[in-house]
Amino acid sequence: LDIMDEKNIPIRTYQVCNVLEPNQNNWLRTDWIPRSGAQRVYVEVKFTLRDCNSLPGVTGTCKETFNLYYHESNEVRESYIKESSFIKVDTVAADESFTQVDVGDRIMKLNTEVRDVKVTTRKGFYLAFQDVGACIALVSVRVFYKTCPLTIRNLATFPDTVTGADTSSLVEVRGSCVNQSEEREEPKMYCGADGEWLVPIGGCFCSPGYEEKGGACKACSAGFYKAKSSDAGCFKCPPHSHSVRDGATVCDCHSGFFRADSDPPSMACTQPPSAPQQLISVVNETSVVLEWAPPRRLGGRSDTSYNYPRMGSGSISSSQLCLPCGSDVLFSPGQTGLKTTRVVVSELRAHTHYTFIVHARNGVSQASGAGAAQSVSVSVTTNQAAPSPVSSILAIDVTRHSLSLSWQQPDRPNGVILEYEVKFYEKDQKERSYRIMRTFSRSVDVTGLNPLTVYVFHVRARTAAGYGEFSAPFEFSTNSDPFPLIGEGVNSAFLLLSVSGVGILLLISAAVFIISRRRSKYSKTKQDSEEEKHLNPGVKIYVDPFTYEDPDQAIHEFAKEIDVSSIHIEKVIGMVGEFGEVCSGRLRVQGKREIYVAIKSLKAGYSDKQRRDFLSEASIMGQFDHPNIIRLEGVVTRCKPLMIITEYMENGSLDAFLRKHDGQFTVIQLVGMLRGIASGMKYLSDMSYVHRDLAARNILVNSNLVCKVSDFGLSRVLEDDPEAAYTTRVRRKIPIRWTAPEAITYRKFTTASDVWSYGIVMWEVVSYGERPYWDMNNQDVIKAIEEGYRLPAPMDCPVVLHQLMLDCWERERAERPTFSQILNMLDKLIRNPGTLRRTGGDRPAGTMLESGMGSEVCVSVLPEVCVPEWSVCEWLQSIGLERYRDTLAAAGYTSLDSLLALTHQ
Ligand code: ACK
Repeated sequence: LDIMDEKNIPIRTYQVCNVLEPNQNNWLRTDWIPRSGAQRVYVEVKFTLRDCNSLPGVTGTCKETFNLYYHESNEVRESYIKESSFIKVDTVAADESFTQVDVGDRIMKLNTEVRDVKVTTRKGFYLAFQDVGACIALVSVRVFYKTCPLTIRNLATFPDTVTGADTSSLVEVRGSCVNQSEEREEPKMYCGADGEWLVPIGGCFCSPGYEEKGGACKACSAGFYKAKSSDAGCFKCPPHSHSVRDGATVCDCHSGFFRADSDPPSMACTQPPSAPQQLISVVNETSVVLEWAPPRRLGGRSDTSYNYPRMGSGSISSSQLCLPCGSDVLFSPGQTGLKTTRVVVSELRAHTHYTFIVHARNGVSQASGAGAAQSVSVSVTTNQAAPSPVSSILAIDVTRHSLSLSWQQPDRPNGVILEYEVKFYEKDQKERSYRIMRTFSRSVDVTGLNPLTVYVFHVRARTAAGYGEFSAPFEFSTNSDPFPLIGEGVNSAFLLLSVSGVGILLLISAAVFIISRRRSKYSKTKQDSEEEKHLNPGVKIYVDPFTYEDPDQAIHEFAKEIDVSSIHIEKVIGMVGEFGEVCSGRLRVQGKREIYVAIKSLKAGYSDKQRRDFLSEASIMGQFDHPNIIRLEGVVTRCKPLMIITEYMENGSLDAFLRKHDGQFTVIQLVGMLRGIASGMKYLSDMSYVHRDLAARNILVNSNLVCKVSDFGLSRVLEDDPEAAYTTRVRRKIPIRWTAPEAITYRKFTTASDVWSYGIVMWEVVSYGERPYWDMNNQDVIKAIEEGYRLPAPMDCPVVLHQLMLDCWERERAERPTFSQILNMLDKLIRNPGTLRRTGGDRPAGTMLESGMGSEVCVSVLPEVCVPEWSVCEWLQSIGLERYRDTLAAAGYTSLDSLLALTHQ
């Protein structure tokens, strides 16, 4: 029927209106509808329905609903489908029905109803409408299914997707990355039944060289780059790099600039370093210290490191090609990849020429292929060196009284071994007495040993360069087997000889025992020491407290025990290493006036050894009695803390005192101080005491400017074996700047080495506490001294004083003055102050003469008192430089007038 819709447009409809007849069953069926992949289809039905009430006489037969059916089928044209084949979707009622009035007014009330049904089993389906007696017009039927539309989310494309079969079902969809992007995490979304995308997961990032713009990936433009797939944008090229084409993943370095493999693309392009600068080498025997400054250009990097590929070694005498150094050469802290600018190369061969190349590298050195331009080299020749210690000793043929020792040549002989020295002693005796044997071979028979006794052996080798260090101790015991001769039957004459030999030996032993008892008694009891004094009137010898088995015996022999109640501590004035504090205070001993004292105390928790060391200082000091040696008042040993009480020195230590009063004393005052120190040292040397640590810091000054020698902690009577003195006090190192070369190199500490130190103290005093050799390092000091350098005269230093210093620093210790001579000299100077008036500063320009050894010596400061008739020789003598007489004479300087014309050249 043609009717009008709401907008009065004629439309074609299906109608039925059999409301007057009962039992209606009218069907209308659609054509086959293809499913097209849909799983749930929606049927939208538009219809009009007549209100039964508005129709008269239809009660009971008129209906206001119709039924909707479907039937799934693969057949496109099914000619006949049984009613029972259809499945009911729903009974559809009108929301609105119309009446006669409406019809009259030509008003159509159109109903729209939508029903959905799951269609999953066949390719398509049929729909059917059943009328059971309504007055109805079917205006339209629309069949559709829903999809989630194609979309891009997180740079992944999701296709148009048909929704699921059930109203609650979600279809999981995997997205695919858009062009020029890479999966960050599998992109996924769910398509809901309503055609809505839900729950996006994962996504993609733009590939290197691309950045996201409007949901797509666009190439980076020139001058920009992107190295990684990420959600970041493109970056500007870092310094010294560029990109010319779009889509750069990394920027290319400008020419001459490089990037290391490990450098990130975000890093600027860099350059290799220039060569290290100022490479200097200091040779110390068979070691070389190499030091240099970092390269001037680091190439914009901070990873500069140094390699020390040494060129190699060659014998000095031959011009043979350099060989690479052996693997036994040690580099400290290492040989390659080092960050430091200092390396110590040791275990080199003695007296050998080496070339060292220091190579500066950084991360781009390899990339740039740079080589020689980054290296600097130095050639050195190692010194002669003593042989290394023998590393093992074997004992064979051990009997009751003898054994044979053999050993291997030292690993590093450093020359031709001229002889070996074997030192041995009974283990119990320590090194109080020992024997020395020398041999050219690598074995020796040691005889005359005691049976069943443990002996300690050390062996050292000697070359032209001197003795090497002794080996570590090796202990062997003689055995207890009976003397084989007796067992084998000896003739009676031999037996007699043997017996009488034993008798003589016994006699000698007894004599030695008595003598040694007498000597040791000197050091053991006061009475006996008095006796000793009587035996040797006028000579008092210092006794090493370490020779006492019981240290308390030594301390009470030489120091007075003070009752702690008579000490009144006032304040702490200093700290002394592990020994603890130094305090000032007062001491009142009965029957004497109260005096100011310094109190050195040993803090609690000390070991036996520390106690012994601490009290040894008092045992040493207690033996001295001299106005220029710090006076011991006594000790407190019976209660803790242990204390050493000495006289109080108001101005503290000399070095600090001079620094505080820089330039404030007259030369005579300074010489007066030096005289006091020399006098104290003469007293000590007369007592055969070697101080070993004479320095201004160990001189104390009282309120009258009287200087007194102190600090007897390190001081020990010289022992033949320097090792012993050193190993007992390892914690104290040798004070290099103050110590004579022979004491440094082979621990030869003597009064003459104290004289050397005294020369340094003179220099310290005249320079008002300046540090000897300033900030040179110890190795350089040793090397400089070895090469003949000596400290120059301090400012305003009288020439005579500097000459005295130079005399104290004579390489040959026998040529140094004695303390007695020094004292005489200073006394003379004090008596004739005019001689002190001439200083190095007075010299006219160009009057320095280089000595053969490179030290500076003043030669042209003519004494004011010099009379014209003086000869060059006399004048040289007067200033202690007569050794230059021949040199000057050979050069034609025979008169003082000619000397005045001497130029620097
Ligand atoms: O330079 P000073 O004041 O003098 O600092 C040190 C500190 O103790 C550690 O040794 C001072 N000192 C040591 N012995 C005495 C003493 N007998 N009289 C005065 N000060 C002393 C030294």
